[in-house]
Amino acid sequence: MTDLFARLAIDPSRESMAEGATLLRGFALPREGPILTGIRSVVVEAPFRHMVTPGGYTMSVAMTNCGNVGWVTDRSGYRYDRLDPETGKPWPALPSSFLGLAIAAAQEAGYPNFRPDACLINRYTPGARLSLHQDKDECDFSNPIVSVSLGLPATFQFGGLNRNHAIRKYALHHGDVAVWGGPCRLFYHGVAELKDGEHQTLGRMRINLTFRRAL
Ligand code: MD6
Ligand code: FE
Repeated sequence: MTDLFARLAIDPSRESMAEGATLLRGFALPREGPILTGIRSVVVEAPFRHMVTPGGYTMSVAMTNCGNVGWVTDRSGYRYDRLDPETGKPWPALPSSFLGLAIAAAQEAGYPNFRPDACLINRYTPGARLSLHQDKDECDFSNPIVSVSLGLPATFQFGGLNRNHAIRKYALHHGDVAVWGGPCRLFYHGVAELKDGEHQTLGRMRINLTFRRAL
């Protein structure tokens, strides 16, 4: 029973969200230590900051990046940039633990050729939310996105190709990894307001890593 078909049918840690989107429950847990070390090393070089949307709103989610390019927003728009606008320096490199996790998760979900060049790190404190959006600033939508949830649980909102499509909700817990591509690569999605709580290792926060092939 080792073929993909059999695992799709029986593995309770694997959930299909849509064709092309798979939730791998707890997939990051065996790599938790090196991943947390990687986050700390990135944040020393490129601290979390609250970016401003093109419409002039300050985001409730604090962000930073690592990789060849980082996702940024300011009054002039959304884009990927080689330099951190706060420090003027290149973003820190992807830690090897990040790269290993992203490639393994993509492979597990049926995307064996995924090689990310960017990782956006999102930090939510209670009350923070991410409104419904599409990820469409990348060059090639044939690559999936790998999204890792750490810390406090969050409600992920998953819609469709249209903003007014019905929303399905998924609870994302510490260690869960969503791999998302193919026909749903451009689906609208968001994160509901983070509920207060205390996570055993991360305290009062949720951290999300989203790996992309941006260039
Ligand atoms: C978050 N995630 O979970 C925000 N985008 O904090 C995203 O916006 C996202 O999880 C594309 C694919 C997967 C994601
Ligand atoms: Fe997104």
